Amino acid sequence: MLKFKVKDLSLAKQGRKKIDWAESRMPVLAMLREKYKKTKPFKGYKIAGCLHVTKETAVLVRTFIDAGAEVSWSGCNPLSTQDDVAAALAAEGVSIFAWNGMNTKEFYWCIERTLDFKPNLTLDDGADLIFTVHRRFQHLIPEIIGGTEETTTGVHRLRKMADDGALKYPVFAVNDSITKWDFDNVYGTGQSTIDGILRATSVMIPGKNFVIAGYGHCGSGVANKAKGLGANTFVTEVKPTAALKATLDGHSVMKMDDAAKIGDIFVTATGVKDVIIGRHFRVMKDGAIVCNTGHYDCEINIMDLEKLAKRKRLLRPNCEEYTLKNGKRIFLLARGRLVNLSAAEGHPSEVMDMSFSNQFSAQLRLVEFHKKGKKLPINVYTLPEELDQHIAGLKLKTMNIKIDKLTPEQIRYINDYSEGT
Ligand code: ARJ
Repeated sequence: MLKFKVKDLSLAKQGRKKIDWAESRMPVLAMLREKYKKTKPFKGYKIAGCLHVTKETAVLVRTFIDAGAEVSWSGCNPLSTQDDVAAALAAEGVSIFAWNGMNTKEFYWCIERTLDFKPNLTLDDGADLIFTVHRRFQHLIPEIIGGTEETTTGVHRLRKMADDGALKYPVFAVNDSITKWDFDNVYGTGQSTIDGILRATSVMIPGKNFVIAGYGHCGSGVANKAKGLGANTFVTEVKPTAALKATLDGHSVMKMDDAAKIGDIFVTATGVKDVIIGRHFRVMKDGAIVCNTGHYDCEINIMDLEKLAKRKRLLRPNCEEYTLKNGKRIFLLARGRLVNLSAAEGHPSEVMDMSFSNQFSAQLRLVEFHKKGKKLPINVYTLPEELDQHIAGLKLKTMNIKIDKLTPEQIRYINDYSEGT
């Protein structure tokens, strides 16, 4: 059985330093690690993971291993793997199959290798691993006790699978925890998307017409960070409530057909395909910068851009210049893949600390259930809110922030509906 495949093992030393840095910024996960390295609750359990290979993910992997798990890992996006981190994990003896710049065939080959050890737990970001299991490795399903899913797009896919009766084992939607979506999706995406745009272009943000497609948790995070940096922000939406919220948050809301003409920088954050297509490229200003921060690379129709272009060249890392037949230039970042993870390092460690504490807790919950001999009915579950309050409480503690506590009298007041004016 192949143990690992990474780009270059000699990058391990540099990767280790990166992971050490992330570790020093992830105190909540460190507490979980400290607690469970003694009791090793994952002993005898095998986790196959498919999630961006970053320094933060490496800290999560180390936490699982210290808690007794056997782990095999692949990346969940062809352009997001940090090769030095992958090398460091491989050098530590972790089974890992990931390198930056892989093609689609290699992507699935890596996922398949993580199934060689016949896992009994799956961990996804985007649901490609669990989908592969359901489609082509059904024989593994009887041994799998459950899975977890990191992101909005993956949860959406899994809920559709559950509705269709196609889901064959229970899953925790980690994304739906407050300490995930209300922080990672908002502040994480907000900062790391800007980070990716800056590393790929180094343009000035103030004064730019900044168009954000989608005003969900991720889109609103990006829009509000861009606004804070002095950009003129424009939002496109399909959902009336989200469009209204964007308006009241101070952004100009319009159709993409109108925004396409005035934007200097475009970011898609919708989870939907074909948000920016040929007719939009055709009317864009010379020099427009276009990128995506949604999970899949289908939001910007690159085929349309290719058809309109007479020339393209890589001008800077992650910044491709397309010269259209009409003479205008459009700059596509990170080939339309997640700009924050391809051109930058993903969300900051501090916010991933909470997301991954949820991941760890969700996997642990599946194991604890299994140990009790119980069978969780097949469904997509949300973690309990008490866990959110617990994780948020720990995070505050590590930040040395103290908050008030309800008095018994206040608790009585809250629970008493008879008191009014
Ligand atoms: C690992 C990351 C990082 C990072 O939690 C985020 C999410 O929902 C993803 C959608 O694919 C990306 C994931 N994410 C963001 N930043 N995963 N390490 N540094």
